[in-house]
Amino acid sequence: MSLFPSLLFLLLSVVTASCTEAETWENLQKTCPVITCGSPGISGFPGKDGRDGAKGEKGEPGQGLRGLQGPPGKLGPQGISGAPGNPGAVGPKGDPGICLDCDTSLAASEREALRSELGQIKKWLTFSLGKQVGKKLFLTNGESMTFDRVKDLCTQFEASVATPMNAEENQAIQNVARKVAFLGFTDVKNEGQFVDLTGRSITYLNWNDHEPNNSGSEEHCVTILTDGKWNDVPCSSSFLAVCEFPV
Ligand SMILES: *[C@@H]1O[C@H](CO)[C@@H](O)[C@H](O)[C@H]1NC(C)=O
Ligand SMILES: [Ca+2]
Ligand SMILES: [Ca+2]
Repeated sequence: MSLFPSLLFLLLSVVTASCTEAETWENLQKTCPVITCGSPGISGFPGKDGRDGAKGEKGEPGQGLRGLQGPPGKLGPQGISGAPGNPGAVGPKGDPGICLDCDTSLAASEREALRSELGQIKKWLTFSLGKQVGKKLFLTNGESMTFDRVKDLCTQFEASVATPMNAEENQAIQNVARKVAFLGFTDVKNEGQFVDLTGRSITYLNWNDHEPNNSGSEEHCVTILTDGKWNDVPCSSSFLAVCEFPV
């Protein structure tokens, strides 16, 4: 295809050449009429290429249609990490979470709350019903019964029969009882040898005058009178139940 323009150029060159030679032809016809009648000869071979022309000016940029965008290139190598950014603003406070390991601390606070409440209840009881001396709280249910039943009642409430170990405790029991009450002493095992319910001999004594007299040879239990003095009595008799609770 590209041969076509160069061929055309060649043809034009030939025409131009023949025109320039036209004069020569006429001159020849005048000078040499004999030759003019002959038919024109066959064109000769094209001449040698001319010298290269001067370089032309740069042409305008073409206006061809823009091609379709090609597929994206390959991923480049990873760049160097940038410097750390500024710290962000403080976020809003979150919801309280569930702490599985907080049972012990919760239990501790609950224990403290319970201890506080129990302490308060003890004060009410002590004020209205009983009397606390040292680590003993003396309480009565107001009922009179035999010594065995008093023992059972106190045991049922994880307490023991009121057993004064000193004058102060004796005074406390007297104040709680306000009537004749059993004490936690007997001489059931050895007549005349009074011991507490654990078997220990008693050191603090507060017998009434002429007591203990073991009247009728059947007085093996002990009561506290309204004035605080002691008297031995039959265990089968009924007197007020007073228990002592460990505090
Ligand atoms: C012995 O004590 C009892 C009270 O337990 C009393 O009633 C009785 O009169 C006393 N007996 C004597 C002889 O003092
Ligand atoms: Ca006795
Ligand atoms: Ca007696």
